[in-house]
Amino acid sequence: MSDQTIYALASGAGRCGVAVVRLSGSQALDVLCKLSGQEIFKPRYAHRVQLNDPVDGDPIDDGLALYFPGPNSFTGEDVVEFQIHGGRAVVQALIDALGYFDGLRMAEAGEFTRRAFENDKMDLTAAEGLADLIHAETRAQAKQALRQMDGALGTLYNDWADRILHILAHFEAVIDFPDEDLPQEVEDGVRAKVTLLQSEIEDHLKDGHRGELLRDGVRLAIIGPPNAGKSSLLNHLAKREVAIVSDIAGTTRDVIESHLDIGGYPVVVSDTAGIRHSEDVIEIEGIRRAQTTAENADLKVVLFDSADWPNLDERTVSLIDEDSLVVFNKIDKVAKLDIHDIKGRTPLYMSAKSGEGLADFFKALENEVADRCMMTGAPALTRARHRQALEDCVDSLVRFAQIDLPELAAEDLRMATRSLGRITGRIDVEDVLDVVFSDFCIGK
Ligand SMILES: Nc1nc2c(ncn2[C@@H]2O[C@H](COP(=O)(O)OP(=O)(O)OP(=O)(O)O)[C@@H](O)[C@H]2O)c(=O)[nH]1
Ligand SMILES: [Mg+2]
Repeated sequence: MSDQTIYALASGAGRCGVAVVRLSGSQALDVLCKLSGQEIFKPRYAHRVQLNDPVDGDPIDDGLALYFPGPNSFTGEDVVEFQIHGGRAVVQALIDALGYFDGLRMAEAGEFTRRAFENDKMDLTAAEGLADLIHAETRAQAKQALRQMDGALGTLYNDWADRILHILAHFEAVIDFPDEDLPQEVEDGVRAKVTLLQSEIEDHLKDGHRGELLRDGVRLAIIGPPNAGKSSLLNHLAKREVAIVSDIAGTTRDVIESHLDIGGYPVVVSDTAGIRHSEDVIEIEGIRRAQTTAENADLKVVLFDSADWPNLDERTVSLIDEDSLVVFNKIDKVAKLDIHDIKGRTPLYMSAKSGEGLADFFKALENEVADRCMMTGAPALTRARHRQALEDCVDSLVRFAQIDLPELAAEDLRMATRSLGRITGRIDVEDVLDVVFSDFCIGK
């Protein structure tokens, strides 16, 4: 346990009805008694307190205080939470008052959660889940974060690590007693267990990045020839005038990004420059960026002007793939179109002007987004950090399968558990701690 008691505003900064100031460490209760002049605090009960300045005795506020004795607290240490009025001056007065006490200091970003981790209240995946929950902007993101915070990922990875440790025990037995050969059927059983584990981890990795997509947002690119109505479509999706719309071909040049919530899923939409042959250096750069955006997107809307059918721009057609929704806009301008398919994709029809077909398009888009990041029964891995460690783990298991000598094979199993341990923080954690906790705000 750390000997310094830390404090911070745990609720959002700025004027509000109620603010929460949190205190964690061995001096927490003592400070509460000194500020309130009261002696008895029943654990986990809200107590009405009159807080006074420890230097001049001036009143700070009339509020509530809760005392959570360690280890049954968020950090595992003694914790006190003050609920006070949320005016800036009140909060500042309490923060200043706490600063008067020797041994107390302001918490750093993520320090409360870091202490919770260090006191075994949560593993690293749970801490990351908590950070994600604080940052979640859509319902599905919050659900995934909550599940991770509850330990779904940590349990999965710890179970895998335990299974490897179990297998390792067999090998260490052979190494310790080299005269006694491991019976063939035991060795075969061990190898089969490793193969099974390896395929489970590989299946978990082959999840189409759904957890990461849900955490980071699905990247959607709107591409197509100039004047097709790309910016008009972005404005419909964003429900505001994000991009300039005009009948001048080549209006949009930069990539314009907008963060949206589509059916509860986070989507980062990019409107792009119309793709065509150009001599204008700025437009050429815009088109290059449009193509890069298309290549990096998880999903594309490839938009055409219905009047261009059947003479579609080849450069745009070449960007259509299985992650594309092909859409014909401006159907108000033409007689009914009935195109069977374009590069295997069945087109949708709409008019950004009259609104016809927009609802069907939104529905199709929502389905595509949901398909890519919908939560399944199994917990999904949410970060590149997890993916890297799991890939390292699989590499070690593959090497294990290729080696006959028990001493060397055992080392590969040890490396495999270490890779899993890096994710949850069980082993070799120091170097990843800073990365994980730097994501937090102060007061958490
Ligand atoms: N008739 C009709 N006009 C439309 C429709 N959608 C957009 N427009 C018009 O088409 C013109 C081009 O629209 P934009 O949204 O700027 O097209 P864009 O694809 O972003 O064009 P660039 O930025 O130049 O690549 C504007 O005058 C729009 O008002 C539609 O469904 N029907
Ligand atoms: Mg545009």
